[in-house]
This record gives sequence, C-alpha cells and structure tokens, in this order.
Amino acid sequence: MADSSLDIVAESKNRMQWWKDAKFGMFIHWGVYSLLGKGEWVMYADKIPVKEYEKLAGEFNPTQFDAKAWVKCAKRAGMKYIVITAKHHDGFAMYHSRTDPFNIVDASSFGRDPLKELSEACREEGIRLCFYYSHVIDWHHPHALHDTFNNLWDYELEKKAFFSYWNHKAKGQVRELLTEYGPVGLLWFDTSGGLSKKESEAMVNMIRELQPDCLINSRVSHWPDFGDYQSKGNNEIPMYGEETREWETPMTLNQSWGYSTKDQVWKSTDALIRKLVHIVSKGGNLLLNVGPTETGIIPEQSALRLKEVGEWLARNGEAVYGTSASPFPYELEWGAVTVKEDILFLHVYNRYWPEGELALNGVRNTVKHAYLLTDPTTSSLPVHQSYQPETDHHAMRIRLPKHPPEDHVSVIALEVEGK
Ligand code: H79
Repeated sequence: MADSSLDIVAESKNRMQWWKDAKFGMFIHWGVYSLLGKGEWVMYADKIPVKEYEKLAGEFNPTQFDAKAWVKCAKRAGMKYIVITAKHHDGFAMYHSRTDPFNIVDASSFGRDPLKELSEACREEGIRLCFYYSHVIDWHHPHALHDTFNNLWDYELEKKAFFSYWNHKAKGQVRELLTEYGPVGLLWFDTSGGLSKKESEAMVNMIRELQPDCLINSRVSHWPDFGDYQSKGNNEIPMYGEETREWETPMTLNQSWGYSTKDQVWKSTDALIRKLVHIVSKGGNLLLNVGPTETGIIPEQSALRLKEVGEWLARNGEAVYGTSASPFPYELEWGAVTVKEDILFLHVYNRYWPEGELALNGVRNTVKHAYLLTDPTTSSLPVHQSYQPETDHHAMRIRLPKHPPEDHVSVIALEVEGK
C-alpha cells in the first residue's frame, strides 16, 4: 500500500517536469461572449436567455483567427504552453464536438475548428497545447450547475438530473479533447460546485487512462487528493513557503478574462516582469491571460506587453526557466531570488536598484564569481562576505554599477561553492 502511493508521487513528479521548468504560460479566454466585449460572464450577468445566446453563437465568425499568429505571439512572449477555453461556462464548445451540437463548427458561421488549427500550430512551434474546460457550470445545459452560489449537491433530485449532463456532455467532451487533438499538456478545470469525490475520481481516472501524462489542475475538486498542482485564486500570489505542492497564479493582463471593450486597466510591462519573477522565486508558474476579440485578434494592448516581457525573457530567461524557488523564505526589499545548480540569480527590480551596494544576508557558501547575467564576460562584481560566529550571521555585500544594466529587472548571478 505504502509502496504504491510512493509510485503515484513519483509518477506525478515525472509528468510535472516540463511544467515546472516552463514557468510561464498563456491563458486564452475566447468564445461567443467575445462578440459582446463584456467579459465571459455576460450571459449570466445580462441574463441572456439560451435561445438568444444561440442566435449570437450563429453570428460568431472570427475570420481573422490565425492559429500560427497566436502561437507565435505566445512563443515570442517566452511562454511555453497555451491553455485555451475549449468550453467556458456558456457551454459553447470552441471545437468540433460530436457529443453536443452547440459548438463552433455546427452552431456558428465560422465552420472551422480553432482547436485543431491550434494543435497543429503548437506542434510546429514546440508549444504545449492545454485546454480549459468548465466541467460543472454550463449555462446551455438545463441540468448543469448555473451559478456559483447554489450548491447543486444539496438537492437530491437535481443531483440525479445533473448526471444526464455530467455523464454525457462533460465526460464525453473531455474524452473528445483527449482523443482528437494529440497530446494535451494539461486540463484546466474551474469552479467545481461541490462535485462529489466519486464523480471527480471518475473524471480523473478517465483522463489518466486516455492520456497518463496530461496534468490536471486543482480546481477539478477535492484537491489535494485529485489534481497535479494547485491553481491559486485569480491573480493571487501566495507567501514564501506557504505552498508545499506545485502551484500557479492565473492572472489577467487587465481586469477581465474574456474580451472587454471598457476595461483599460492594464498592468504595465514592468509590473508583469516583476510579478513573473516574484512568482517564479516562490516556486510557482504564471498563467497570463489574453482575451482575443470576436474577429480573432489578440488586443494590441495585450500583444505589446507580451512582446516586451518576451524581450526581457530572451535576455534573462536563464534566470527563470528550469530554476527553483528562492532559498530565502521571506520578501526581499530589492527583488527576488531564483536558483539553478550552483548559481543564485538575484533579480533586482530597477525601481529598487540600491545605491552602491546590494546586501544579502544568510549565504553560507563562498561566492566564486558575481556577474551581471547579460554581461558575464566583461563584468565581475566585487563581493564582500563576512561571518559573525557569536550570532552565526553570514553577511554579504555586492558592489553594483551605478545604473541598472537592463530594462525593468536586472539579474546578478552568483556562482557559489557547493550547493
Ligand atoms: O474563467 C475565469 C472566470 O470566468 C472564472 N475563472 C476564471 C479563470 C471565474 N472567476 N470567478 N468566478 C469564476 C466566480 C464567479 C464570480 C462572480 Fe460574478 C461574482 C459571479 C457573479 C458575481 C463576476 C462578477 C462575474 C460576474 C459578475
């Protein structure tokens, strides 16, 4: 018994490795709701009847959609995987579902399967394709859960009706996604609405059977018994040392997931790079969202920021990808730390660039070489280390150039003796 549970942990570690190294993924919220430019909850918020929404679906025709352009946009941003809404709460499948006709091929004017096109583009570019699937909330199905406040499982009768949705549409569509689109990096479930342990387990077992390497996020329900890693709350970053398992922060670029014409509260490129570095220094991944328009375009404000983050990553990615969390279990006033083998990467936020020297206490190892990451050959930064045996205190000061050498965040690499 003990042995087999160890096997499960080992198996999970293996399938997690690509994701742990990747650090940065693109979330895409795209669907019929994009037509209205009021976010993905518009059907619920504006109380649009199912029949009306079906008419809207009929008009959905994203003629500008270009899978290659999206994948290139993600890749240029330094993102290693894409998680797209295969079906959001509106119940509309963004792929050719044979399980339910309310899908982009059978019920819209578009007639193409964007997920098929994305799976091909991702394969060509070496990006992992992953699917968001709203497994419990489905406003198009009469017997699914329709809001987050009612807990369907309180009502025996409704529970019975729910299975006509769950067994046929939910499980049927997840099966399709895992059999028709090649290897799926992960399935991203959302809002489980009190799903029973038995039903969750049946879903998880089906996924493991169809694609053993496909990861499952915690919102499938009953985390940590099910799921490979924890999706934190939307835009939530935990404290240092708070998490014992793998985790991610799903984050918006403005304040919406689905396309919004009104919302222009954009995070700056500078803030985004700091958030990425901060999350990675705590051992997490950043899943950063874009909400393409009804024609299939990633909004300019989003694309611009992603391009700039990508430019920073192209120069500093060594200190991000494949690293592990900071050994310092607290916030540092000047930035954040990541580690790879015998190198500590000090990500110094330019806005907090210290004058003259950077102080970092608690490093026991001797520093062999300190340098600016983007200038390893010509620069060597003077380091002063000291030790106070009475207090067992290791102090270190690193001499810095007057100005930060990079835009946004400048990385200092410390090669240390031992690990
Ligand atoms: O897919 C995105 C969201 O649609 C979904 N998860 C992310 C990743 C989600 N976010 N929050 N919720 C689901 C919970 C529901 C929040 C609500 Fe509301 C508050 C529903 C009604 C009040 C926000 C405000 C949405 C409509 C009005």
